[in-house]
Amino acid sequence: MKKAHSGRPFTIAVEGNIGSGKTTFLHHFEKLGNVTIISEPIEKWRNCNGHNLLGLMYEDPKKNAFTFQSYVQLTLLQSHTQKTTAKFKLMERSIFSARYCFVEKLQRDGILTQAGFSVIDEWFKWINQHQNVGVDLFVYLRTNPEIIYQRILNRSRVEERKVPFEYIKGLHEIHEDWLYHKTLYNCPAPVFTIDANVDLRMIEEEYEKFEDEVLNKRI
Ligand code: DCP
Repeated sequence: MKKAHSGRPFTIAVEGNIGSGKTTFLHHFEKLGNVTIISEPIEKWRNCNGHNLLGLMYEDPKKNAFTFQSYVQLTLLQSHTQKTTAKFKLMERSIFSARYCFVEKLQRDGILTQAGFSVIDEWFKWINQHQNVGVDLFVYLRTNPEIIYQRILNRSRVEERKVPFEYIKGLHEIHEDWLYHKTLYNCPAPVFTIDANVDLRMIEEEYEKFEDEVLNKRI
């Protein structure tokens, strides 16, 4: 199998709104031997030297969104640059969705100040130019915001208890514009879209399409 540019493995970032099933998708591929799975560093976000930055962000976004998104960017940089000898690296999210979806939304809503936004954006541009954070393929778990809002309420992750539907809808539109309509920012790699509205217990079939069309063809 041909390695991707710069000696890194073929790197796939799994994207999609909150609750779209990224974790379930990654678990499905754990059984494959030649894939390194890098889950989202949510436990780091919940415990940065004892601080639950995710919780603080939802409690008081104006005060804490900058702190949280700065740390998210660092931890995702760590995921991008984590070494592996496997042929494939399957990552949950990327610095691209952090910047183009979440930071974008927080800036549009006036939650990040222009100054705070600029600092995160300057870091993002520097990382992009100087670090090996390339992605070869995005998998977009495409969902309907009404469906995932219900999932988010049902899973009742403690930090997300008060997430308003409007926030989820706004994030949905940004993901759509970036990964589906391709009208927002440059998408640095091709996108493989999966219908992730189907019940998570029935989604195996959707995943197998990805396995057949992407992984098996490249092995
Ligand atoms: N989050 C954020 N900013 C980011 C990345 C994530 O505010 N740059 C938040 C949104 C969620 C939590 O972190 O509250 C985890 O979000 P994800 O969508 O990345 O992960 P999930 O676990 O919700 O994904 P899934 O349910 O698809 O497995």
